[in-house]
Amino acid sequence: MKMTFRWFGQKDDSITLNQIRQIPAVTGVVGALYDVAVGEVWPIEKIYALKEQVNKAGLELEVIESINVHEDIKLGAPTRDRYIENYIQSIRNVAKAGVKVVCYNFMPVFDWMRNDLARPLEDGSNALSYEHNKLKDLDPMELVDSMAKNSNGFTLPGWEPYRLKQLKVLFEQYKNIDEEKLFENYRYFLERVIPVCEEVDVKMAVHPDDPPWSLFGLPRIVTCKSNLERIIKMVDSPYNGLTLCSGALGSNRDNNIPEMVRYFGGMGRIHFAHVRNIKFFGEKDFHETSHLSSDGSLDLFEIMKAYYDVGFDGNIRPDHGRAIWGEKGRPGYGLYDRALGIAYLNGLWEAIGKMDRLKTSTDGMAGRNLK
Ligand code: CS2
Ligand code: MN
Repeated sequence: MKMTFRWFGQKDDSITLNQIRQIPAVTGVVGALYDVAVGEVWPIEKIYALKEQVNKAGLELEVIESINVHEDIKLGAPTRDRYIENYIQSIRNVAKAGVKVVCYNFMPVFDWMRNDLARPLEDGSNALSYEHNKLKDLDPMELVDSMAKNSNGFTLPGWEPYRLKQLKVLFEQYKNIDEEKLFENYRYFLERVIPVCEEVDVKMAVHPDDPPWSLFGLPRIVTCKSNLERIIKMVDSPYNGLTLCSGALGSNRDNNIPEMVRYFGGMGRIHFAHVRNIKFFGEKDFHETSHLSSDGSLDLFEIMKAYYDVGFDGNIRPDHGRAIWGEKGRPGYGLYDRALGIAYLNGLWEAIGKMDRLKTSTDGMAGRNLK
């Protein structure tokens, strides 16, 4: 496995590449061009500039998160072909710079949703949290305002102002799009993009919807095992794969994450692993926690064991962390708790690997004794 850390670039991150370089086992940065409007081609010079910066710090840039998909593609609007062409050109351009994986999502209008970006936890830290009943009755505009006000001055990934400008119009347009229509538009997109990915050796890795259910009447389909399977089979190529985000999928209690890792990882269709924990405090209510299994509702040992057992050798990153030790960073994306998360994931990985090798050698010895 290759340990990575998400970085928002020199202009918009409180964390430096040198700090990232000092986190044990981190070899790469997960990056993006944040100043290119959604739907436009990612200019090759800008990608090279980012790559050079990252490489100079002794890190790799193999994963992009995200090249966002224009709403017209999700809506199946007549203008979609132009945006798909641009998307394909962006893929060709990142491929030239050595990028191997592109993470993206197919969520209508909004990306991830939380109603509190700084819920106080018992230990005095703060974490992102989601309360279904509070959120579902909110006017989406209020949600947008509160996300902007509480983000410590940073732009939140997925909540970039451009995509929220046309909120009312978008809601109107999505009135005619149900889940089946969204699947159809998704297939149209994949059928055109995946052959190019095969040609230039870039793997597509869709990020699940977070939370994985419909909100404000908008359809959401990247939500559960059967839908994930349907998506990867729509264009059945190894280049059409997943970002398996334990926290996003795990917020639906019916999703069994270790089992999904074994299933999709066993098929070689997990191209990027997001590993984090959440804690339920209601049927559909949860807050984020440290990565430690006993702090949350997900068993990170079982998840990492599943990755180990399927021989996962792709890119992995800790996902959101709490705000701890007085850090005033981008909510969910501070340095300290994500670095602690990495240390923990490293520990699990080393222990699982060594236990396994020990077992293999003692089994071997027992076998010899028998003979
Ligand atoms: C989120 C998302 O859970 C996550 O990783 O921060 O914003 C994610 O980056 C996108 O949905 C991927 O396209
Ligand atoms: Mn994630």
